[in-house]
Amino acid sequence: SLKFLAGLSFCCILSLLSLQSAAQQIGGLGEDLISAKPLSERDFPIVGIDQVAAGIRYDDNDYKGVIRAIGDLRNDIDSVTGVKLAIINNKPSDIDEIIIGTLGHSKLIDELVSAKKLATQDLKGKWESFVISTIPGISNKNKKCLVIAGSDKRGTIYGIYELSRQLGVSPWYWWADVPIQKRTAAYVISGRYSSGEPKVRYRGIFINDEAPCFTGWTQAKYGGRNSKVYTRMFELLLRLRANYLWPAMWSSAFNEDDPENPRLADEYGIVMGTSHHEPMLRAQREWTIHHNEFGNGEWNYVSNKQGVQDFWKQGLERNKNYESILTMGMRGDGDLPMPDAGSAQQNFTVLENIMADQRKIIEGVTHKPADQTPQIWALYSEVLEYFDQGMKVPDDMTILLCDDNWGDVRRLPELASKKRKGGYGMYYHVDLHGAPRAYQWLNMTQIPHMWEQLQLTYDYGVDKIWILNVGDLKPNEYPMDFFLNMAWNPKSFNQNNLGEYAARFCAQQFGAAQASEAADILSTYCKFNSRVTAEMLDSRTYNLESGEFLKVRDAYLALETRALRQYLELSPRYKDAYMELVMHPVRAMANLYDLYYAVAMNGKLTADKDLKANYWADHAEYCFKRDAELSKDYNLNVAGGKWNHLMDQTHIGYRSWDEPKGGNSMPKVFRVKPDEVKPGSFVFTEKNGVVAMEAEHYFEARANAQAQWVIIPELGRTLSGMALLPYTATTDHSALLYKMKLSSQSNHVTLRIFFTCTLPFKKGGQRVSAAFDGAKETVWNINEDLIWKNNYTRMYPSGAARIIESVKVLELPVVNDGVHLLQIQPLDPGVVIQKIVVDAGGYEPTHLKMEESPYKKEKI
Ligand code: REL
Repeated sequence: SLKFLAGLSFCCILSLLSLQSAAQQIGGLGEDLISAKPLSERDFPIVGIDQVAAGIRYDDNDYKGVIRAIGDLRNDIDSVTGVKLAIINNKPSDIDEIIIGTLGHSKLIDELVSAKKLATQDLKGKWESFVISTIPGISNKNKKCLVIAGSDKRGTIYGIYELSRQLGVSPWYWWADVPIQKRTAAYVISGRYSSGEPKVRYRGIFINDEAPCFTGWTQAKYGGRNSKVYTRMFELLLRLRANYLWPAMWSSAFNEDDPENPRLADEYGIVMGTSHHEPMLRAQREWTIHHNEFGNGEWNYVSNKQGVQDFWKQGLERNKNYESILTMGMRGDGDLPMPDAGSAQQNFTVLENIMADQRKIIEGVTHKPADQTPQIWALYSEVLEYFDQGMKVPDDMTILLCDDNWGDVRRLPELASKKRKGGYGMYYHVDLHGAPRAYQWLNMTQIPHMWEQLQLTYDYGVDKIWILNVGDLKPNEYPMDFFLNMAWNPKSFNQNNLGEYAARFCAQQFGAAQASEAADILSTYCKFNSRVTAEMLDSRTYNLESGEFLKVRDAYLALETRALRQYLELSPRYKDAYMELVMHPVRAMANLYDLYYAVAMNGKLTADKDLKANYWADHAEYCFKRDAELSKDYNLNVAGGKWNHLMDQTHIGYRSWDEPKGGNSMPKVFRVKPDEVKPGSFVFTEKNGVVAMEAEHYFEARANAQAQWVIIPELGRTLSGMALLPYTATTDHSALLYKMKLSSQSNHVTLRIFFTCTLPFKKGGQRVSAAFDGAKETVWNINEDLIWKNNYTRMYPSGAARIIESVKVLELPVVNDGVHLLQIQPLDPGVVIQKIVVDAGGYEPTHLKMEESPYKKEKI
């Protein structure tokens, strides 16, 4: 390698250094391997600006999975540049060459090493590492070579996909319909780029809780969970530099549903496992189907030991040639505890015996010591108790720690604990079918929380396996992407670069120009959704009285507007990806907030016998219908219906942890009949030193026979205006009364009334009076000074403000219960009141004259 370095020009060494420092970036990889034009003589043209293309050379004896991925690279380069690179295996060539292969498995790579053209310090004996390096031409010194060399099969594959990704093929191109970037020419900047080893050895996902969505989709699109869908998944995993999969297991048996499934997993390079409660590579479903063929058919190690052992043995025989990690131990049938053997010690003994027998089966089938086959003991649910109580397992077995299904890790190894050969793993969730309430519809996870828990996990030495329950995979693309990036190199993330990660993710999917706005929307929706899951949200989650509910609902609607604005501005080719990753989750959840807010408003106004309850009932029904429309739109229209059924999950109307079996149900709403309407009777409570009241929320309205109080809806800055009409009638004996409970004990209080701007059309202006609890009235004129003489100082400014503000200090009689009655009387016609603030010291000069204080309607 020193020789190679010495042969480089100074500028090449600089670019090599810059590549290495770029390699420290989040996710662990540099982003600047590709240039549209040569920056130096040594840069390698995949397709040059002269449209001359390189050829691809590999050893036909390399891994099938590597050769398959090379096929993907050729197709990717074709999609990017419109040029399909020639394969030039076994023939001399006179063109620039991309040489791809696995150290120790590719003659070509091994020859480069012997000829000292490729250094191996970061490949030899390393796990899943790769190098991308530009070197001078082999047969023709005037030509150039680009080497992609892997330390092992997956190392090479990751290197291949790294080039694809840098050329502009998102790992999500198929799974999220991300358009492939177009380039007319592409150069690999000269230098030697090295990935390093992943920090976590096995990194993967679990497809779980897969009905109705994943199941419905695969059934409709592929006729089942067969290799047509799984090969898509294997490819995605490899493009994300993952290597491990627990397949769908609700009514699915990966190995039996399609015998090509396990064979192709191995060929692609995916290590297969089974979920935490399915031992020895056999799906629970297989037992359901075949149990009668094994002993007495009972899933019981005491009553049917031989039967259960035979079942396991058969599974292992079937999969013995494929790379796998075996789930060890045994739980009850399904995700249930084992029957209690009596004491903790007896439980340990039963489980220890089971594992010892399982290891004998492994040795019998593989003809190798048991510790040569990777195994896990998953401490899910009650199994953690066994571990906490001191049960030990063989040192080579990985202890798979778990979260609580909600992304909080339950137990970590002691910092000072002895190193185990099998080490520790973590099973983590972004989807759950369980207590206290399932969350399976949309992504409900925020990245900062995941990062906080996973950095903890890694720092406590959990680095053998990280596996993520992604539900149906599809609405969880974003947290899955983060999890797998973090698993590759947890140390490349910190609290300050999570926003940058979001922006990079969005740049990869929607292009650089859209990235920062999309990332902000994406991060905000994740934060909103992690406040409460869709399934737990209802009309009581947020506080309606304090204005909290309105605030969060409006914030969500505003986010929907931002997303929609971006969606409309996007070039059409990005729209499907944006809909899947941003627009749909935002619009669907915003709609759900709108629905439950409407239900809450309907409930409150129904109790108040207010006709506006009916508007909210209608609105709730509209939102409920819109919810179904949005799901249908995603299912049938996004990417031409490619994802049909992925939005089939029930998400409205949960009563327990489990989904309501009849599907989404419309929350109950009520309607008020006109003859039930009960005006007035509002009673306010002082909060933060004020009582702020919308004028229409009076306690009592008094009028004379010629006039009546009316609400002028929407008038003014906030809710409405109260006026005594007609203005031609007298105002005698008319008043509005406001009832409130004050905590302030003072003898005086400041009254602020906000009137609609009214000019002294009747010479002399309009007068009003006000008094608390029958005390002496204060009388004043609200607008006599709004005349031409004061046009610039008073008249025009009031007109422009559209309000008149009066501030009066009023006597406050002492009352024992703190409940006061404020009476406001118009003494001339033409007075319109918008808002009243009784200021016991807490008034803040806001443009909208403060949020309305809490109120209830007094039952008469
Ligand atoms: O989230 C989990 O890990 C469990 O709820 C599931 O793995 C569970 O076993 C379920 O699929 C049913 O078997």
